[in-house]
Amino acid sequence: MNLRDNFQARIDRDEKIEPKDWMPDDYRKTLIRQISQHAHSEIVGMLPEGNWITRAPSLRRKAALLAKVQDEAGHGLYLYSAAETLGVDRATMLDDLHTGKAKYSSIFNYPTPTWADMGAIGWLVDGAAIMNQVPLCRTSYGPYARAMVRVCKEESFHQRQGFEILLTLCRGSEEQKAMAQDSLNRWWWPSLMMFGPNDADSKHTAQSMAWKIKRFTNDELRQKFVDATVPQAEILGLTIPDPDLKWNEEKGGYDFGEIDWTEFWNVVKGNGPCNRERLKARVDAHEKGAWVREAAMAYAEKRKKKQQQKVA
Ligand code: BYC
Repeated sequence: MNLRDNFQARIDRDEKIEPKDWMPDDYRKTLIRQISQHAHSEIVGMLPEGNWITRAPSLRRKAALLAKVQDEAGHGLYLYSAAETLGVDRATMLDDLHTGKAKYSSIFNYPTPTWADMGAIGWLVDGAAIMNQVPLCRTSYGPYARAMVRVCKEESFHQRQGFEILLTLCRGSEEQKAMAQDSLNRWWWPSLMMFGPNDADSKHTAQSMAWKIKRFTNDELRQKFVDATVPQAEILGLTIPDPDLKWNEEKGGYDFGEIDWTEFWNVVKGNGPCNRERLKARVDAHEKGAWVREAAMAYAEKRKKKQQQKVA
């Protein structure tokens, strides 16, 4: 059996692939692309919510939001570390983000003008993330799968805190409920876009499924998300902004309207409402943090020299 067939046989037996194992170049490349994009999404994902930390309506809300945003920084770190095991260094990955070469999730290019958006992000965006990421705990590459276990536990807290924000607003005044509805109207379709293009237009899905990097296709996950979320909207007493949304008894799931793919590709290509602002915030933060990296490197060098002197 040649190396490639042997590799596929290991995947078919559900064995985990580890960093030092032989793997096809394109498997490595796909993983670096997906994991680094995922890491970038986590850290860019801190920005729309960071916007509300100083304006959260109570100390309790502020503490929970702060914890959530910190979790996202942590997820970014696990994921950059998982990608590094494939031989790419962090500086290169960050450079790709800052120069616009690497993608991050389209969802974070939308603005967060109201407090209800903190609820909608937790409920819908983290809800979609969980749907996508729980199967990634069984992805074929060991370090990615293990990183996802902890990420998913934290995402589940995020989803609940978002839902609870919306539940409180929906049980509040007419104005608060209207704010929640407006937020759902703005976040529903972008949340469905998070799962990526329809299967027929997804260039990576077939190969990623064969390698068990992905365990479900984009459309399968999107359908699961819609089916899980519609009953939650009913609990909130909110209306999903889709006139074509309808229970389909035969398929045992909801039918829903067509996504605006022109909008999706526009946002992916850098022309969404906040793309420029998000990228600028990341580049500025990186530049302002140069002294921290320099200090850490100088300290590491000093320690290394000291240890070498001790050995000598
Ligand atoms: N936005 O062949 P396809 C989070 C790109 S963060 C932008 O289907 P694939 C969270 C795709 O990259 C959520 N680009 O690709 C954080 C590809 O372009 P390239 C992030 C998108 O990889 C903080 C092209 O379109 N989650 O959870 O098989 C707070 C063709 O697509 C998008 C992950 O990253 C998009 N929405 O499937 C709260 C999860 N969709 O690379 C929450 C891991 C597609 O060829 N990633 N593209 O230039 C995945 O599961 C898969 O990579 C995707 C796409 C399902 C996203």
